[in-house]
Amino acid sequence: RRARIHYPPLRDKVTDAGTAAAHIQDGTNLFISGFTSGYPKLVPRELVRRAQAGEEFKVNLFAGASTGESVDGILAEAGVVAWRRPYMSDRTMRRLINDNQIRFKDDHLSMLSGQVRAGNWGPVDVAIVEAVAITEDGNLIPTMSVGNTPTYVKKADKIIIEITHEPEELYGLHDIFIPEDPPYRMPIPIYRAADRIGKPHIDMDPSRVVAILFSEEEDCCAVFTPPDQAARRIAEHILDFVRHEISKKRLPASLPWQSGVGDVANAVLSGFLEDDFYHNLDIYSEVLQDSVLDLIDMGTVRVASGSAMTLSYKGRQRFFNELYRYKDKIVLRPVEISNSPEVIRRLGVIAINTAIEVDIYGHVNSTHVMGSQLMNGIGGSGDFLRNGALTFIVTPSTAKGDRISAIVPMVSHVDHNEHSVDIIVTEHGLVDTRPLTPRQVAEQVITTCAHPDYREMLWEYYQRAIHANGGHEPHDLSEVFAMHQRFLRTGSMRKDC
Ligand code: 0RQ
Repeated sequence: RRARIHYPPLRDKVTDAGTAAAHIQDGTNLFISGFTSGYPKLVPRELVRRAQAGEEFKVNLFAGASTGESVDGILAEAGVVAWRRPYMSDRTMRRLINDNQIRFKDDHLSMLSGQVRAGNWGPVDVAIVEAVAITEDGNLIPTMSVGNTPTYVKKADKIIIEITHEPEELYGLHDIFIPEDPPYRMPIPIYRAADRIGKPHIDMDPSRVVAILFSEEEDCCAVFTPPDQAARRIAEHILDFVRHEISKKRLPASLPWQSGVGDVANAVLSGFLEDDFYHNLDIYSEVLQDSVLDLIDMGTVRVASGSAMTLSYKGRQRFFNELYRYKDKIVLRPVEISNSPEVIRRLGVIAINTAIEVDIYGHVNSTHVMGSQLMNGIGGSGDFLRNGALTFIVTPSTAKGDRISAIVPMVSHVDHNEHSVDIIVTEHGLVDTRPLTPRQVAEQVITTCAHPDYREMLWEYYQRAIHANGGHEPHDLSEVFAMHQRFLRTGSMRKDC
């Protein structure tokens, strides 16, 4: 594996996890690679070992986005995380954040790298980066994600590298470009989803590398289950609607697509496979999953751009075996480029993102259950919803065995507002809010998107709000959260419980 270090002076830095982790002490600002995949594994495990041996320390942990059980999960469980930013999705870490034992602040993913370069997150004491190789010039070839790694490497005082056994032929998959910072920044020159504007490696100052480890570990592979009935219905509504808009010439057929992660995203992408209307598509998204490989193989997708690939075990084998074929069609970029508001606007992305709840006027909560409990974070949903050419917000109409309505009078936490949301979709139907007044939106969302069991309750609320207060977006503040309060009191939003 030493042959993966093509810059000979760095070969002396090969060491063991204990020596590498000694650079991390109480209060270290620790910036790691990783964006659903491509995160370091050995040093986090060593930190857990130290904590279990009785050492008392806490680090401030910054990643690209979620890193899963093998980093966020074990570090949270070991009690060594003081701060965590940004998006995470691990159950243990979520519990500790909601218990106020880990400090967490949510950010738009496109903004982070710039904030770190500006110094707003404090000094970058140590960066730990997973890579497949170090080039002859001492630069880094990342693995399956890019995220914020180029900026973390640029700003770090000390760099620790975990070299994996994933194929070195990943070289050429990545397009690394760090945009200028304010003031007077120049445009990011992406004009088509496939454009490559940067370098195939991450620039690195080799003199800051303090340790190199060889890793046999793999990312926890994603497990994909077939989309359920609600997700399939939501996907059908979206694909029918876009087909209709294209056939009426209100939407160019060539706009690129972004789709979040999860059931509905998979259902939409599977829907493309079964629908010969859609072909030669571009994807300009954040995370690319197995379905993208299928769509490339079918010729439905021409090119897919993202910041990371999250594949199942089978998907990884398939991708690595046929890298030569996929490398021409897939580009991985820093998240400040994959999610750049400027580029998303220019390309005219069709964006689909999932909500926890949506209110009758189209305001969206993507992050907090019952207003208080953090779920995961805003991720890239704000980057795409605020800037896409056509934006969908989707959710099953109910949660927790129909005890919660995802359509509510007023969202209990606001991530996206009515001005960013074009189309609201549940399994029951779709409302295009663009030509409607807020009152028309409310009427259609209640009668089309809400679950039938909750329509009367929502309609009665809306009528009472009109009669009590009237106005452009009528609300009755004395009972606007009655459904949420009933759930907190009885375990259900239904009146009969
Ligand atoms: O709870 O895990 O205990 O079963 O939320 O919900 O239905 O499994 O759906 O996995 O797609 O997650 C919004 C959280 C949806 C996610 C959210 C509970 C539900 C379940 C998960 P359990 P589902 P998903 C950018 C994309 C924000 C970031 C983003 C998310 C759990 O999509 O984090 O958009 N989005 N990134 O029971 C109480 C409700 C609920 C509820 C769902 N109303 N009340 N609990 N749940 N609705 C990617 C790009 O590419 C840009």
